[in-house]
Amino acid sequence: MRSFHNLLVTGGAGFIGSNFIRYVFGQTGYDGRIINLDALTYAGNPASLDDIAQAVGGRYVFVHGDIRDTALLADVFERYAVDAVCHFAAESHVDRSILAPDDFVQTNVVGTCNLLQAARARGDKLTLFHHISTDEVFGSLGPDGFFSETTPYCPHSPYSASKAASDHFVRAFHDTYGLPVTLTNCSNNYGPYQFPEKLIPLMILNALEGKPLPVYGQGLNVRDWLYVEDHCSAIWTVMTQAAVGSTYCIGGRSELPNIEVVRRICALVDRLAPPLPGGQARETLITHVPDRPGHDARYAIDCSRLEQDFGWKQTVDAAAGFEKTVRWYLEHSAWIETVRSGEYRSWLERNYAHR
Ligand code: NAD
Ligand code: TDX
Repeated sequence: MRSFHNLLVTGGAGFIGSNFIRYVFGQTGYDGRIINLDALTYAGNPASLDDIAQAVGGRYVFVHGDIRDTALLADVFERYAVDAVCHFAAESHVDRSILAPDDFVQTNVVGTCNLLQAARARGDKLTLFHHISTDEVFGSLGPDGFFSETTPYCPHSPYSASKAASDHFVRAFHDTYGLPVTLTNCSNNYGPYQFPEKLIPLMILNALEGKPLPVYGQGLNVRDWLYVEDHCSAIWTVMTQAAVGSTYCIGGRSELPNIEVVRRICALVDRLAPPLPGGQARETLITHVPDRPGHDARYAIDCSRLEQDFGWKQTVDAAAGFEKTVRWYLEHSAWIETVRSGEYRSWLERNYAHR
């Protein structure tokens, strides 16, 4: 088992990063320190980890900083004697990448290169650089087949192109400089603390509030859904056990067309939340809107390498995970208000009148 003592997590105030920090402190027996470096864009909320910060004291450090800032990165790596990195920080929303691709190049590509350089400067004091990537780098599947570790890259959106570029840089730093890297490509995550611009939390909140539920096109695009905590356990497994230079695909074996996801969310909100006026079924709020340009038809992951090499298994299937997630959003109105109070609302108003 690989071990480390000063783990730098980038983007730890975002959705998956905050769940990962919670998971590592709560469920792995890790006894070192985590340094969470996050620029706090619209998607970052450090309060998501307030309880963890209290529980672990000095073993959790938050640094408000940007991976585009090379001087800051050099300082953080030395000051905190960083010996491992788990790199989540990114611009993560496909729709935003279509409207403003530059931010995606700057953070996802240039920022990742900066981080690789800072990690490399630690020499043999660095045990591991783990890079978090996505299944979107592989492009789009037809009705059959799965993405796996050997699928060639074929990104279509500015988001997936920027993630693909960052993956190539990570592998190049391994092949060229011997940086000890591992990578994971994961399918769509859902669960607590996800920013409500992504499909599932957006539909939960709009359904709760009786607003239209914007489904792109016919809603027949298929995604492979994974509960976020299962993603975190897979990342930890790879970070502690996988060979340097290796890549693993992570997925939920839970393929669903978007329209089916939205219908299931509607049924759960009808069951768990107060009824709409007149008892209107939430499904009647579904509104088909113009399709996302370049919308990938289907993603599905074959994660058998991860299962076979390490015995990893997901623990929460879509039925249980969707219900846990709806319940979480119903019980966390203060968190929702905080993340919706700032730039998000005005950005949506400018760009997506239909919401
Ligand atoms: P998110 O948007 O919720 O969080 C991103 C975090 O990164 C935020 O806290 C933000 O403040 C921070 N950040 C952004 N730019 C930064 C910068 N320049 N410097 C420092 N911090 C910065 O994203 P997420 O959904 O948690 O995704 C995390 C990672 O996982 C991303 O790399 C994403 O590509 C990848 N991923 C996400 C999914 C998914 O379904 N959400 C699936 C596979 C892979
Ligand atoms: O309002 C919506 N209506 C709709 O029909 C939104 C926000 C989405 N959709 C569709 C588009 C997709 O087919 O739902 C599907 C999921 O959309 P998103 O939640 O935006 O996720 P996706 O584009 O699949 O990308 C996500 O998974 C892979 C994350 O945002 C990425 O960061 C990750 O890499």
